[in-house]
Amino acid sequence: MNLYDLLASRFPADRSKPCFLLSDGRAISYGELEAGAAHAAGRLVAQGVQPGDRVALQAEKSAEVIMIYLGVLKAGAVFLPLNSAYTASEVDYFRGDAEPKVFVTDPPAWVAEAAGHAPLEATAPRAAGDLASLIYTSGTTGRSKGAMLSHGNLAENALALHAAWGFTPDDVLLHALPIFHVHGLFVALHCALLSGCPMVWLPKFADAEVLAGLDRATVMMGVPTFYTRLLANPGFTREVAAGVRAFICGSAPLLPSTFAEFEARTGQRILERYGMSEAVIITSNPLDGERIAGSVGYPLPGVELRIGGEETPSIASGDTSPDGGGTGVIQIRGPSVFSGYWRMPEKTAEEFTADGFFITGDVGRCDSDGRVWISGRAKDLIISGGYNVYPKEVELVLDELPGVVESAVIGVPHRDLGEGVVAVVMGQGDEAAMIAEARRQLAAYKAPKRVVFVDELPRNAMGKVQKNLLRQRYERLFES
Ligand code: MCA
Ligand code: AMP
Repeated sequence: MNLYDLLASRFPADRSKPCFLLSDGRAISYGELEAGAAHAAGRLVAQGVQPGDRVALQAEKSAEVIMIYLGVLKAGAVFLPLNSAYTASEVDYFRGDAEPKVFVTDPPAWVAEAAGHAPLEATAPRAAGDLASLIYTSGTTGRSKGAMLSHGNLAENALALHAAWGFTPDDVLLHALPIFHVHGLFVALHCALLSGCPMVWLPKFADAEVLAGLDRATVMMGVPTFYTRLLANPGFTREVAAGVRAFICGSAPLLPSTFAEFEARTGQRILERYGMSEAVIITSNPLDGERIAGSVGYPLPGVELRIGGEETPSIASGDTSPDGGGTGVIQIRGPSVFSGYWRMPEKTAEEFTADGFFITGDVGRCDSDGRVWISGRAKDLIISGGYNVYPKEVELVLDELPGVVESAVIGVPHRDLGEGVVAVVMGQGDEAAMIAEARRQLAAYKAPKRVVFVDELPRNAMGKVQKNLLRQRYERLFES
């Protein structure tokens, strides 16, 4: 039940077929990927890595990262990817918490060195519940939590998506996502590997390369910012999009206006789905069938989803919600739902109900057709360009700066990023210096794009800052 064996069993019989189509015209074949993974596993074993040990990696995107990821799985170890934007102090926390046995920072050099090691022939046996990956997601307290995803969690979700989105060996996936989060690493990659199809492998989202890549692609996956950036480019036309059978979107809400503009431009409807690090993908609009703007579609096969709590009946794939239900926090149970947070049993217990549903913190409703609609978040979370920013983490940094009495960090509408991070600071200071200091301590995407100074923060009767009022007050801040 090692996920590696499942993926490798679907590689094309002809291993000379391309897996990665690189921007410089070169290709890396499935045979090279398989050999790279076997050598990486061999090197890890030679370094004393045992099943269950963590292997961390922080690096720019490359095919070698995937060789190492698959090598880690093959060796039975646990893959811990870290955003390349994290600063040294952020990384220190992950190291201390996860205690990785190996830390890779230069995948191409590491893989070249691994080639000198004997390849690991036999994949380490793993049970479905054994840990495959640790994915850190920030917490409302400012402390990151490692979501524990098992071989079974990842395998079940990959198989469900591969079927739901109709992947075949004839597909070509445009892959411009980062590979240190669930979207690029599991959702996109596993669909391609299970089909044995090639990927147009781009180091990051850049308009020109994506437009060129769409010429060869049949499927694209991205965050909403990818689609708004494409639409902002006059070179993105109906003809350019014509060869693509599915434009899939998620990680943040897709605005109905973007959905409509995309349809008007290309004649195609974006396929929106909903996921999170703790459960990979939860719901999806249908491949065949109506995709509706603003809805994230139906629960995937095997997923039970309910609103609020035990008193509401859950819905599953193919069910229709008996009474439409009200609006509340979405709870889920199913084969891809993680087993808990690494070394945080109390936090884990808080976020699961007694009957085993995970409380997502997303607020939504199910309509009478069984479709899910997300309307907000019960958790204090900003999603900027598909990256999560936990206000508490930023506030802790700002509150230490001279002149700051108290800060309140909020997300307000931003044309490019969906939400832009804004710090409302009670006190005085220099905006540019404060942003620079936040960027020194935190990954750049978490730093406020704007800081506004106020004499007082609005508070409720309990003294708690009313962020909803601040969001209203500054909702047009990025419009000028
Ligand atoms: C980069 N910057 C950002 C962001 N990205 N600031 C805010 N939000 C961001 N997302 C910083 C850069 O450090 C840079 O600073 C400045 O903003 C402008 O960068 P720009 O060149 O515009 O950015 P970019 O490099 O083009 O990146 C924007 C991006 C990228 C393409 C939208 O952020 C991206 O690929 N996002 C995808 C995130 C993702 O994969 N999320 C999935 C999470 P400077 O240059 O001054 O240093 S998984 C998940 O959510 C669940 C499971 C799910 O459902 O999928
Ligand atoms: P992460 O912790 O990075 O995995 O982010 C997961 C969160 O992203 C979810 O809990 C949602 O709040 C949000 N999210 C993902 N996909 C969607 C979507 N299609 N619509 C709205 N929110 C989404």
